[in-house]
Amino acid sequence: EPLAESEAPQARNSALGEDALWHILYSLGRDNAHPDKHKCYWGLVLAVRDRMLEKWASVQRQYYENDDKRLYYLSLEFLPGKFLRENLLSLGLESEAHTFLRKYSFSLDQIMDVECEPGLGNGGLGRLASCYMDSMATLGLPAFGYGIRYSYGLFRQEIRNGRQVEMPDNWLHEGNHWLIPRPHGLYPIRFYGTVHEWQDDDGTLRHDWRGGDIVMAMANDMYVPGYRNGHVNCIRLWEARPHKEFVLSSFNAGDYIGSVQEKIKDENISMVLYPSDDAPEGKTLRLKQQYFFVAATMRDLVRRFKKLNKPWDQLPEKNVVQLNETHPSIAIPELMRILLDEELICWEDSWFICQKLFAYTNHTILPEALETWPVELMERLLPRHMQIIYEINRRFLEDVRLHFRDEPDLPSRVSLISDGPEKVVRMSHLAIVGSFSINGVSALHTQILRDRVFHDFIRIFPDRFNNKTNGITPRRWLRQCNVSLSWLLSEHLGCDWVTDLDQLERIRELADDEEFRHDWEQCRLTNKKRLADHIEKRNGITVNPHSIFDVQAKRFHEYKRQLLNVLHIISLYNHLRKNPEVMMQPRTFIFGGKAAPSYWMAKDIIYLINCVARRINSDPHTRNVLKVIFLANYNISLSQLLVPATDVSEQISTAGYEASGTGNMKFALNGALTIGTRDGANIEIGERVGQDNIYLFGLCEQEVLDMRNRGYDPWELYKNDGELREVLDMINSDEFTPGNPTAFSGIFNSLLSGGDRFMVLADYRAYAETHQRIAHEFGDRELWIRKSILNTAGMGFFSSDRAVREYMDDIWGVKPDV
Ligand code: 26M
Repeated sequence: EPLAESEAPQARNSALGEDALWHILYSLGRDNAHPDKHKCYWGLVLAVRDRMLEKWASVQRQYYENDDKRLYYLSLEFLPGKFLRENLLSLGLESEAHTFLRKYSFSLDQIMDVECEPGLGNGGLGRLASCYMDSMATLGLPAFGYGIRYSYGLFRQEIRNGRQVEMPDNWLHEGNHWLIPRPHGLYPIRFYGTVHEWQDDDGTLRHDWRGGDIVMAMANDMYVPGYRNGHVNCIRLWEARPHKEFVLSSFNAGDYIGSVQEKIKDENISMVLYPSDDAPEGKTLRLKQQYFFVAATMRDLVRRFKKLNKPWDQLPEKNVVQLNETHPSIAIPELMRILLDEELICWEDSWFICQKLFAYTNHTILPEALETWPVELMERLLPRHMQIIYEINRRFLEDVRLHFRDEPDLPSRVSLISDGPEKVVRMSHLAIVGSFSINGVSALHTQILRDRVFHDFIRIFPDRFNNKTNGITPRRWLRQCNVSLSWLLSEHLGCDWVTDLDQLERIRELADDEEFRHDWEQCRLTNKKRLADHIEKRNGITVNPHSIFDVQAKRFHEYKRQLLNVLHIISLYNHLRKNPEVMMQPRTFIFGGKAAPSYWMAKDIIYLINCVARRINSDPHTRNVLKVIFLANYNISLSQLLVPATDVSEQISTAGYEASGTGNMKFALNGALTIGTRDGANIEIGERVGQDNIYLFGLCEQEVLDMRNRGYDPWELYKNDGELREVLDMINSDEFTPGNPTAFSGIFNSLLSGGDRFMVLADYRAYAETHQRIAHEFGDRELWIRKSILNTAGMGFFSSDRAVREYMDDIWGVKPDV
């Protein structure tokens, strides 16, 4: 076997299978004589978990003994995907698991069907957190992930009559042994209440936050093993529990039901993940979630620090906190509150500690996605924090006035609090002022932060801003999801590429080797057939595995422009109908993705795609060359099936809007060619794989700005481009919704009368022409496979190991624990 498992240090001596059988009987209380696939699954989980826990315990001990600096990664979202296969792989237990399962005639694939996927995130941001947790464990870093144990993850998407329907994701209903609850040592978390002022012996004014409601925070731990290095880290997910089993006063007053209802209210806090990945709703419950998990996390941090018996100024020497977006940024005033009010440290020293502890990553520049909270709400829910934010702001603005005397407008632009019809706290400003590092997630994105979004702050804090281009873990996104290609790679490279992805460069020269190209193509075909089977099963549609598999899988958003894709598909369809004799490269267009439940435009776009698909797939004149598939309920598991089977990866956001993208990296790593705009990390992918091996098209970021400034009129394009006009008119008729001509008038209007905010029509022609080139070049098998190989070869840079090393060296100052 090319991927030797013997390298993995093993703690246990007994066979994995024996332990699994033992657990079926003694932990699960089930007869283990003839285990079915459910019992095999659960038994295996427990046996694997034992091995992880042993390593975890010794690693934790080591952290204390070595007095390591610790990294806290705070994120409201994690999207780890299914665990069993990943953990078997990391721990080097795959073949032992196979041996066990073979005895009962199960495959690991079958067993994996039993596992449910934790959907504790919306998309890019949550998945990035999980890729980074994997790399941190693989690099052996003393790192701790912190988040919320939502009872309900992101909704399950069903498609009914072409429309998205949201169903609850009750992912814990069968229990989940990957998650270990820690019911002892809960933390009380306060909301509301009042601030009392008092004077201490030296006459210093002190503050005390009292009263209000208390909710308990209970830890649930998830473990993250490094790849065959004996290292195991943990992601601690907080769950809200009632303060007291019953509210005694109402219980005694005979209000039994009322007291139970109180208890239920407290548990609401960790009930459900907010399903939007932009335009925050400003709901009290969301702010409660943020504070709840941040307060519990800071308690953990402070508790561990106190065990070291070190002076407080050493807190940032022994810890660093990375904030994943502004969602956890209330951690800054929370630490201030602890230092000022509980530890009685003066403002200057407290603020000094804070500013050396926190680092903030920005993931979005959409103005509507920048988080703000009404001052009025903050004052009620977190009165002491609001006072602290005012004081941070007062001192900050005083400094700004002093240093920028000739810019009287600057203070109000950078203020943490904005005046408007309603005063709000700008969370990004809080995060910037309270952090020593602020980073964007791709070169272009960081440049836009510098030039536009945070331009004022660049001058105030020139040294704080930096770039960390995103990365993805090669363990899940190549080794695990693309077994056939992994074996081929290891046959030629050995197996070090799994933890040293730059090794992939060495297959560059094999692009000239005909036999290697043949093997490459066979791997890809195997993966495409597997996806074709899935589509047959799920959608009841037969697709040709030799056709171009063209995939756009990501959240539905106007800026990601699924619309551009479907407009082009309609024009291909028109072209085929008008020229029935024409030879066309067969194509299968595949979509996957969820829309936020309240994002009507995005849901209409899903409906449009499904209506177009129904029409095209049932047309006997075109169905051999053109298929459109919408795969419901896109998630990590589905992504692992799609990524290795994709020929063409659609990364077509309006330039300047996609902070980075990470799906783009997954597809290219697995040998797909990208059709993309000069946006986010696409630009850097082009630099690495070579401009001949990527299809970049359309307006660049500067051109988008210029065109807007000059005055962009989509009606002009409508008038002048007959093919495009025909497509738009079809959308604005009952062509795809017989009897209902206004089904898509919202879409039509947004593209024309609405001004086409995301420049769909402006990029249409370039997009269509690029697709024509792609179809042509796909037909040249040697050329295409060569390009495919060169994509994989050039993607080493986008390993999350590289990204995490950069964070480690430039921001965190933590070292691998060896
Ligand atoms: C905020 C408030 C209330 C409810 C939800 C939110 C919220 C949740 C997620 C806001 C934004 C969220 O995520 C943004 C996101 O996923 N950004 C993506 O981050 C990726 C990792 O850096 C990038 O690759 C993507 O380009 C970027 O869109």
